[in-house]
Amino acid sequence: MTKRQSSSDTAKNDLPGRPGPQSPQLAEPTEPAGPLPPKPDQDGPETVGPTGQATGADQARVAQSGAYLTTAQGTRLPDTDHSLKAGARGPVLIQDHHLREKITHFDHERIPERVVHARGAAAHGVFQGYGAAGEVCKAAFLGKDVETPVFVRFSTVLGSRGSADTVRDTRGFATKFYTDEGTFDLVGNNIPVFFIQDAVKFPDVIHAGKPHPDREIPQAQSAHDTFWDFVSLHTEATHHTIWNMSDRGVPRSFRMMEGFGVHTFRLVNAADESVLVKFHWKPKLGVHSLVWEEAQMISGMDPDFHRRDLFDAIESGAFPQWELGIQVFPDTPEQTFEGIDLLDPTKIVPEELSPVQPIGLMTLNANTKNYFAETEQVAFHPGHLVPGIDVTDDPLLAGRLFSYLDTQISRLGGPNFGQIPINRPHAPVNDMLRDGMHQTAVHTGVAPYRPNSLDGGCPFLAGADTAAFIETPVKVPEASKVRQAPASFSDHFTQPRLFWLSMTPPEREHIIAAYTFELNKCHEQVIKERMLEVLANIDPQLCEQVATGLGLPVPAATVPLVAADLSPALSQLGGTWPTDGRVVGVIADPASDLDGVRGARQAVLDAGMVPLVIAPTGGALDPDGEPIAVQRTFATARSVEFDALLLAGVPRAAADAYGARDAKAGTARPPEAPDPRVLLLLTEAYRHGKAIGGWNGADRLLETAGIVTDEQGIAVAHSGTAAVEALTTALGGHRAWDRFPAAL
Ligand code: HDD
Repeated sequence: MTKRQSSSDTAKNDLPGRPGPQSPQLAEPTEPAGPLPPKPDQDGPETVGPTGQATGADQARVAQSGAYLTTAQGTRLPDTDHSLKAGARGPVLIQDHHLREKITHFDHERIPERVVHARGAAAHGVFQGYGAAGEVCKAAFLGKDVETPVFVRFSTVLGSRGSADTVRDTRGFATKFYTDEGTFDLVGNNIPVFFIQDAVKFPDVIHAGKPHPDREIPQAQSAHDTFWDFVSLHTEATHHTIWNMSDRGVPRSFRMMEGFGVHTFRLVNAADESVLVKFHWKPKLGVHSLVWEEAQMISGMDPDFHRRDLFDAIESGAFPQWELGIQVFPDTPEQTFEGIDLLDPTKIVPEELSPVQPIGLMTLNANTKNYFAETEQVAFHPGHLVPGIDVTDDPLLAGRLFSYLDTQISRLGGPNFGQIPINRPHAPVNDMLRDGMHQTAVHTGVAPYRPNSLDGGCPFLAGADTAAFIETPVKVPEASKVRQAPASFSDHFTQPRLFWLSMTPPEREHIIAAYTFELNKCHEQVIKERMLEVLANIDPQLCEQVATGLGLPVPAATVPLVAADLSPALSQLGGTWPTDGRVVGVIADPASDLDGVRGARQAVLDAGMVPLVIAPTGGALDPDGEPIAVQRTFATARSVEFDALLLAGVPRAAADAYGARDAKAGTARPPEAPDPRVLLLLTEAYRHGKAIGGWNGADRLLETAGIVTDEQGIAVAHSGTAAVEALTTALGGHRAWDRFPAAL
């Protein structure tokens, strides 16, 4: 009989002074707890079709919800911390099947990241139709008060999965509607136009934007030679590029972005009449952006800024909402509207020419439970359509209809990705797709083919009266096969100019600064010169200012500059919006008016915002009284975390914070000297146009920081609550735009 290793053998083999492998560490619970109740997201929708076959993952494999740890085969395990060895210090034995299973599985935990849009964050929600689209679209989920579950993934385009959130880039805005008639995916962006007009050029624009192939830098940004080389040569990218250089390229939050379907789609009503439409998502919180310096600082301070913002807002009940809207155009053979080619994805139709009509409301109300299972494995595809929504002949869309299905096969490991829980339709699935990698369904029946008699002829084909998706019988014009674009696609400058002219002065300053920043990061002189020639064709003032920043001569325009009508809807400025979920830093010290701090905190909460107390040290203010929890210290807080700051008087550093340094320097810091880190918070927030409020002598500190108290967005009041009120009003306009150009 083999002698089993005793604990005394183990102890004998331990090195002196070190805890042995079996020695108790932190106390863990000793009794197994009962199984957890199944989690809602693991209780996925049923996809059992009329013939009874089930698809989808095994529901029993739920995380941490059983009493005992087991192998993948369900055998209970006594130990998962030690390899099987010949003696405690001896060699590891290859017969250790648990070690091999655990490590092998770990070795394969990662899947290829998305070739574009790798970095993303997502949430669940619900879409409620207004019924307003009934005249133009028969899709059932748009019906009045019909509620449809949705899953939305926001993303950057260029960066890898671990890159920073606040880089200058387009943002993806992809929505999966799990409708009763099948899944509809609206795979859009926060910018309404695209860099290219034909999908065949997608690899080119992405290769140019991604890091240089030799050293794989820079990560997640367009400020490098290959991107500007491509867009300066390829002028159809001019429109998308100016949007990226505008404030749209650095959103304040996913919750504060518009979304666009970009392409023109075709809607069909119950009478089979069709219209052409463009989809828009309008955020209830307004469209707001970071300023560039702030965005860069956040990339270091909190690379997960947007992901955290979305998760925290939903967790706290500040559910973000967007209205879905459509611009509707007649479905004419020309497929143009007011001279604008609706098949050209580099063109918008200004909202002043065709207003956006709201057709439903989306509310994101639940966070993901497992990032990998949901956000990483979700697979969108513009070809996931439902009856009533069809595609057009936009050549960019045509290529996408191929690409999205194709990419999932390498990313998700085979053609059965539709069975992954997050991708499972909520409508019954009854396909004849069989077998393949990662097949999890146990299909029954003997006749997965049509026609058949052996399975009773099932499944049957649907018709128009039984909610079949029927392609619109659009007439294709008689034509020859050519590799060409229509002549209307060659106007590359009218709309970038329209965009530029529709911006307010601070927005224009930001655009000038962005081009200047990015082009100054390029090494090749010829690229900068060529890009200035492109800018000259947008606007002489834009070109001149960027040329000055680059230290280069100003070229002349080579196309006539069209004086387009303005589109004020393109500007982000000038309105007043809700401030839900905005973050207000309340700066205080133990000597501050602490009742005032309590009142201010409560007023911030009552306004639906988030108060974070910033104090000299962690812990609590007034620990022996009515404690006020401290969320940030003078050492950990940076202005970029806050939308606004509130000063409870003149907070000072902890008494000895600078003692050692001052002693070394031979200086004596007067006790009333303001803490330089608080001054930094204030000057940065001021430079970034943020609202700053205060009471109880706060004006003295503001003056020390060089901030004039009667300026726009500075709210000094007689009490904390009054200061919060004034601050909230200022925040409704997002920033104090009078202060720009202060930080570009
Ligand atoms: Fe794309 C992902 C949006 C053009 C090929 N795209 C992807 C995502 C969004 C968009 C939001 C991320 C989806 C997610 O969160 O999983 N793409 C767009 C928009 C475009 C566009 C708005 C133009 C109007 N895309 C485009 C073209 C091609 C692709 C022209 C190829 C010919 N896109 C892809 C892809 C991706 C993708 C390679 C990568 C991961 C994925 O699909 O699932 O297939």
